[in-house]
Amino acid sequence: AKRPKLNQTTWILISLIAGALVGIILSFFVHKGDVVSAYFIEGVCYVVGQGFVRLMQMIVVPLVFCSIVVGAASMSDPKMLGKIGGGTIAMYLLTTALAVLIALGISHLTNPGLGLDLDSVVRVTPKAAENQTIQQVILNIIPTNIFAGMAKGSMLQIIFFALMLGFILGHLGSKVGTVNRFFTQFNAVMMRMISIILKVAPIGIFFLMVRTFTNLGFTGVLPMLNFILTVYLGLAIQLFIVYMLILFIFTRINPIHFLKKYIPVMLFAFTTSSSNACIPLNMETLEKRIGVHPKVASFTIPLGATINMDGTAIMQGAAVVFAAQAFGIDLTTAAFLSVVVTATAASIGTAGVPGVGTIMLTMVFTTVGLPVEGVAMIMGIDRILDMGRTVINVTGDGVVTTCIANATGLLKRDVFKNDSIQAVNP
Ligand code: DAS
Repeated sequence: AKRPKLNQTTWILISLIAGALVGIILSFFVHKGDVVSAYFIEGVCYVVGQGFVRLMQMIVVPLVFCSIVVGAASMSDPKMLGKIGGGTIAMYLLTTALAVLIALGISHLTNPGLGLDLDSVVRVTPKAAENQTIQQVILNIIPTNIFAGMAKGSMLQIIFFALMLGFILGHLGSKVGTVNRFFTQFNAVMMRMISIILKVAPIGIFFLMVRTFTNLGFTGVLPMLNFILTVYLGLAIQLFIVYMLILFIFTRINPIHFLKKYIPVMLFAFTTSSSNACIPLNMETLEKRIGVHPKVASFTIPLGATINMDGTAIMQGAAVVFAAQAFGIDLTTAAFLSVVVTATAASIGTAGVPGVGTIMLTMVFTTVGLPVEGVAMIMGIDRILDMGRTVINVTGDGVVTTCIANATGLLKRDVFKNDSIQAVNP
């Protein structure tokens, strides 16, 4: 009998674990000053790992632009778009605010910042976040030059223009049939390009993990262990309780079954620490394995990767309590409430790329008057936290998208029921 073909999830899992193990082993050699392994890590692993992430990032802008144009063009009544958009943004904001509250609550149980010997903590200089006013964030959605917006990868500007363009194409119908067909066909090409790139995912992920795990810097971990565990506890509650409850309440979908089909996206988020890089795989998994209609996922997933970062909000909530305790500062309830608002607002303004959540933390800390040194302490272990929180960021997008698709009758249940969890690219 033919050896059963390992499906994509298994390959990604194997490459993730193998990469982590090799990385940990090599970190001892590098620590001893072994030159060969240092060259292997900073040479081969860096190029192959980052090269793979860049391949996935390369298709994000054309894929998001095309799939939103095609999606909006096929959405005949504007009310439907309003329903999808309004419902999605409302659920994104609610789940993020809830995430911060969970993080604040747990942190008051685990007290991550108590009894900390501040001198033993690894410090790196924090990068300052550019503070955008609410007006700027809102105005920044409208592109002054869409080609500049695409070049910069400003997701909200691309979404705004693609929605308008798609809408008008749909409205003009057969008068612009050629243009419509162009976008539909180009979109199909983009989806094919994703599945071709995903064939090399295990290789890219292996080398990415080797380098990540050699650079984790375990020395700075011990004093921050309580904080790291607090964040991961918050992430686990958000994933296994909040998201699974929401999913079951709104769609009656079996959460375990959903997670089994969705795991490739979560592993991909863990290894890349970038929501943006996950957009193609997130959209394809939701469409092919969960049964979400493309015209929903093509809009809600890029939007979510930009404005919905529940994992980041959890890290920021826990970081506020950690820093307040570490520096012996008593924060009032009003201060904590302003953290909920600021952390939710911060998650809207940050793009889904590695490390942004901690850079935005300077904005949250200054809002509540916490010393920015607290951010410096967290920078040292940022990657360990980033991997976990990005998994929650993208899973939150996937769960809300599934609920919205179901609420608007755009969830094909037969796709989901198809039990064979086959590889995403057949
Ligand atoms: N890595 C970011 C993301 O892609 C999250 C963060 O840095 O907080 O979602």
